[in-house]
Amino acid sequence: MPTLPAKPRIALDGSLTDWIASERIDYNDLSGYSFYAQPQDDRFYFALSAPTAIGPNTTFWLNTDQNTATGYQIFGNAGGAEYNVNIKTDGTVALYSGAAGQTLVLDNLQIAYSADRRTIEFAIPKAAIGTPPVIKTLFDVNDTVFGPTNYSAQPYIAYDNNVSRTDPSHKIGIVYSATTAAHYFSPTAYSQLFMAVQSQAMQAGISFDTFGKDIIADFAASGAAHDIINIRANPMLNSFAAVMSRATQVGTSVVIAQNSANSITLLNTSRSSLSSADFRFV
Ligand SMILES: [Ca+2]
Ligand SMILES: [Ca+2]
Ligand SMILES: [Ca+2]
Repeated sequence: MPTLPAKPRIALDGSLTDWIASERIDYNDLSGYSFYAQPQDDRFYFALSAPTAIGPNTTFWLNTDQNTATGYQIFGNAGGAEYNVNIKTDGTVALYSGAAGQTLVLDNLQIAYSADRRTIEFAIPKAAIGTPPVIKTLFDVNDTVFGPTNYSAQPYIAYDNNVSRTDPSHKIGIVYSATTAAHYFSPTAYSQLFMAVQSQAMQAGISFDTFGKDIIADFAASGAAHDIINIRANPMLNSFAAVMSRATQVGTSVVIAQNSANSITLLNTSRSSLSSADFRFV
């Protein structure tokens, strides 16, 4: 069962190597474009990659109250944007209310361009836009390409990650099915889907458990290149002692069973070869 890789911190440098797939918020609906959003510290970060240089009059519309009836009506009938981020003729950007670039709210937002200007990253202080939990976003590039093409269609949605929950006792369960993965169009895409669900739960501030039956065929318990099993936020398998209390030798395999529905099977492994160095609990 795949778990989330460590999330790199976002740096505004015009490169998207610090963004991960689950932070992408467009729908692959505009050929050649990808749009990302992620909160970090006291800012919302956005990144856009385009097949053309991103220049002046490029606008990002922010509907921060999720109500399309309030805020600026783009084309007279869409968006309901409380704020917009607009690129000026000198390439700097500022935050505005009203029409694109109309009423200055905050000048000189942080922005970085790639050398060919086809990629930008920028940051908006959360407090400058009222610290919304959700931002519904639309954009145009150079007043020419519109994302989404129909501004009344589903907007691109950015989430803050410290949304308060009304009932913290509830969790969600995310089920990884090896059977479904095998039938999905690509096992890699299924893993990405699975990780995206975890990421979205984390962004929404909802704790989760992941479930599945894993079979690990090439586990190396010892040696310099031994494998490490990462067990994330599991209430039962939360220490090496807990793992060993649930680990049994079944023929040539070790089965670590959480319950009848969830287990990890290590093929061709001896229970006595397992050590605490083989496990990590996060
Ligand atoms: Ca970057
Ligand atoms: Ca514009
Ligand atoms: Ca609105």
